[in-house]
Amino acid sequence: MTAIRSDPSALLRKLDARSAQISVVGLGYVGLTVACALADKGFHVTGIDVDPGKVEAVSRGVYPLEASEPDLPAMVRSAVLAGTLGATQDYASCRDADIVIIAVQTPVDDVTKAPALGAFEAALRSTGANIHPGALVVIEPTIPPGTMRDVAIPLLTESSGLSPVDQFWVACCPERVMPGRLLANLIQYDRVIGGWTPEAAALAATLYRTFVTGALDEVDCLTAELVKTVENTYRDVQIAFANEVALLCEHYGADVFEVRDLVNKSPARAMHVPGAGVGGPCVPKDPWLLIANASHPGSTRIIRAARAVNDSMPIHMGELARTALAEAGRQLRGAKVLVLGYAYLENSSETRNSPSAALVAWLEEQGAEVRIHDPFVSGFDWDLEDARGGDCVIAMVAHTPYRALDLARLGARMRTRILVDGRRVFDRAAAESASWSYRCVGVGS
Ligand code: SAJ
Repeated sequence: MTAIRSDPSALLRKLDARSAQISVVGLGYVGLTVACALADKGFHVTGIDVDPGKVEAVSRGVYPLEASEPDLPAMVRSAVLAGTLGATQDYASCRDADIVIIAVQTPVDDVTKAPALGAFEAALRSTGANIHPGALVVIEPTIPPGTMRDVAIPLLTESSGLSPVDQFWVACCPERVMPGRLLANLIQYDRVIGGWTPEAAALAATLYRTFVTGALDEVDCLTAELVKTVENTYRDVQIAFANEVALLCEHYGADVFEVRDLVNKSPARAMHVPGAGVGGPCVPKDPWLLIANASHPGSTRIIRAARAVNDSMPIHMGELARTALAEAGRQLRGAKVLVLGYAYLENSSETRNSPSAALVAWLEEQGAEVRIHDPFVSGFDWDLEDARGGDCVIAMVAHTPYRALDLARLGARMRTRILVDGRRVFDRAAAESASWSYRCVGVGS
């Protein structure tokens, strides 16, 4: 019997009428944001997650995630009340779906840096086992180049028994979001729409055009996989270059921030900002996804070296502290160190891959007594007025409240006034006038 070719016009009509049934697999930072954006446009969206807590919270109209997102909690509440958003653990809900968006995490192993695609593969299998002919499957996570060809298409084909060319459609549309600006970025940013077939790209573009105001660039799946992993690897390498220049400026006795400002006055220069390290859910991870399927390591030397430089910066903060303590006649072992900032980014509560976590682990290995403060991270948001008897303060995150810190008051409560600044939060003159011994990343003494 010849295979029945699905007709995209039926789905296009449903998209146009906003009557398409949509399932979103994975109610995390990305999936829940997409689900809200689509429900807000009138689509009937069913979220699917393996975590019963998330399913229960969303079913009650409660935003289940930590990070502070300006408008998502209200959107979850109103969509659930309006009946345009629901949640379940059961993939059977995909059987009624015209579109299934897969938005599960694609982490890398902490030690080997190898992609850990187990959750992603399970989502593919369960989705394929439930979709009907004529459905569109959209893959949103950041994945190693070649994964659509070697993993997603085979698993979806095998589990559905359908052809991804003319019986259902598959697209790869990686998310460009930033914790704290999830919805705004999702709506405003340009977007790459990768299609396994041109029809799939056109269908996916029609879907995203219902809520994306940015440009939609239709390409093939491999290009889409590469664009997302490359754009974050680009940022990681650029930051690593800035960090290496910072280390050189410390050695030469210059100020990297002054150097950077003047370098960037030169046309076509955009030197990034050196600092205490690179954290977050995207930038430290995506380079490893980009090179995961590289055939020979020789073609990935710069990318690997950049990761090593950026991962060394939190430890460099610790070494600056060790040197300053030694000059004050103290050792790191037994010293009381206050780490300011545990989030990965200023004014954020997000702590994934935080450079501060690496610093704290290293300090404790060296025998220091560490206390962490962060006004945006629950558990670390204690009153800094209670900081007493410390020997060294290491500023790891440029949270706005830190810029207003009264260094004289804090200094009066310290045993030794040593300040190591990993994000140029403080002014050297102000620190020194409050009798602090001040060190800043990238600024030579
Ligand atoms: N960082 C530096 N120097 C810089 C820029 C950043 O040390 O010049 C550090 C930050 O302190 C942080 C880490 O790098 O620890 C990541 O910072 P980020 O500004 O890149 O923030 P992210 O991780 O939220 O980046 C996301 C990325 N977007 C996606 O993955 C879709 C990134 O590519 C975007 O440029 C960024 O959002 C954005 O500005 O939108």
